[in-house]
Amino acid sequence: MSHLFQEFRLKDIALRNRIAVSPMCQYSSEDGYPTDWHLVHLGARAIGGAGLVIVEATAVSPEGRITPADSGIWSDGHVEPFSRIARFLKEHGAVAGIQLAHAGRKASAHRPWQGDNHLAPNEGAWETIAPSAVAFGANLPVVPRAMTVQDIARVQEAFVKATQRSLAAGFEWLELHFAHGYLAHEFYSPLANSRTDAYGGSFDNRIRFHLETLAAVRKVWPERLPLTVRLSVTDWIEGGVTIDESIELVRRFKLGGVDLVDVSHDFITPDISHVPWGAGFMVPASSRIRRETGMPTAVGWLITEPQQAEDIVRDQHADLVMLARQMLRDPHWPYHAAQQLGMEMPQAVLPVQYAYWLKERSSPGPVRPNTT
Ligand code: 8CM
Repeated sequence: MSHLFQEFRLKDIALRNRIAVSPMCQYSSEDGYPTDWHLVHLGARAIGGAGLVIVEATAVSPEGRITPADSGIWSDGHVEPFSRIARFLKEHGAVAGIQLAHAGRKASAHRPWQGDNHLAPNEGAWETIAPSAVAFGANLPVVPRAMTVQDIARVQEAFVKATQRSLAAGFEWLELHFAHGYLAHEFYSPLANSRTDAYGGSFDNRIRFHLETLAAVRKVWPERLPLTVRLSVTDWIEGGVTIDESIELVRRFKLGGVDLVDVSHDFITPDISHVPWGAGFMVPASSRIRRETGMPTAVGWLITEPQQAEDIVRDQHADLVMLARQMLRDPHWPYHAAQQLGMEMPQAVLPVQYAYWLKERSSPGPVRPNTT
C-alpha cells in the first residue's frame, strides 16, 4: 500500500493523499483580485488529484504585494472571487488552502519575467516597509522604511482581517508566509533585522512579530481547521538563521497553536550560491524538525519523482510533499505517481469525468452506439 496515497488528517480536515500543491505566485491578479487564470490553474491541479491546493502568496495589504499583479485579500470585495476558487477545489476533492503574505522590503517589484527588479517611481512604485532600513540588494536596491511599532500593529491587524476573509471565502487550510526573505523572515533573520527595540536583537525579540501575529490569527481562525506556517528554517550562511534556532521557533509555534510547518529555506539575501541544491535537499531539515519537535511537517524543493515522494512519507521525513514546478510540468502528477507506484486503480485519483474513460478494460471500452 502506497504511503503517498494514504489519507492525512489534521484537526477536522482530511486530505485524500499526501500530495500538496505549493503556493505559486502567478502574477496574474488585478488589484489583488484572482482571475479566471487562477480558477483554471488551481482547479486543474485539484482535478489532477492533489490532496491539498494552496493559493499563492496573497497579500494582506496592498503594500505587501511583491508585484502589482499579486493576489491580495485586503478588502471584503476580494472574498467572492476567492470563494469561487475554494468551492471548485473542494468540489473536486482537494482541500482549499491559502497562503497569507507580506513582502516587506521585497515588495514593489516587476513580475519575474519583466525584470524582477524594483519598480521605478514613474512605474507606480510604492513605499516599502521592513523591520530595518536595510535594502535587500542586487535587483532590489530600494532601502525600505523601518517600521514603527504602529506599523507592526497595523500589519498584524491586516493578517487578522485577511484570515477572517479567507475563512469567509471557504478556505479550510491557512498558511502564514514566514519564509523566503519576506516581512516575517526579515524580522527573524539578523541579516535583515538590526532593530534595537523589542523586535530586534535577541532570538526572543526576532520572533516576537511571528508569535504575536500567530496569537492574533489563532483567535479568529477556528480551532477545527489547520493553521500552518511556511518557514525559512535556515539562511545557510554565517550570521543568518540556523536550523537549531528554527527548531526552537517551531517548538514555540507548537505552543502557539500551529498545526504544521512547511519547511523551506533562504532567499533573505540575493546570494543563493551557498544553497546545497540537489534532489530533496530540504528533506533532512524537515526530518529533524519533525523528529525533534513532534510538529507535523510538509517539505518541498526538488521533489519530482513518485518513488522519492513515497520514500519521504514512508520514512516519516515529512507528512506531506509540496510540489511546485513539477505540478506545472504535469498537473496530473498524482495520477502518474499512482500508476508508477503500482496502485490498483490509479484512475481513482481523478474525477469521474476522467476516471470513467481511463478504466483498465479488456476491450477499448464503451463506444457510443452508431446512430448513423
Ligand atoms: C517566486 C519564485 C520562487 C519562490 C517564491 C516566489 C514568490 C514568493 C515566494 O517564493 O515565497 O520560491
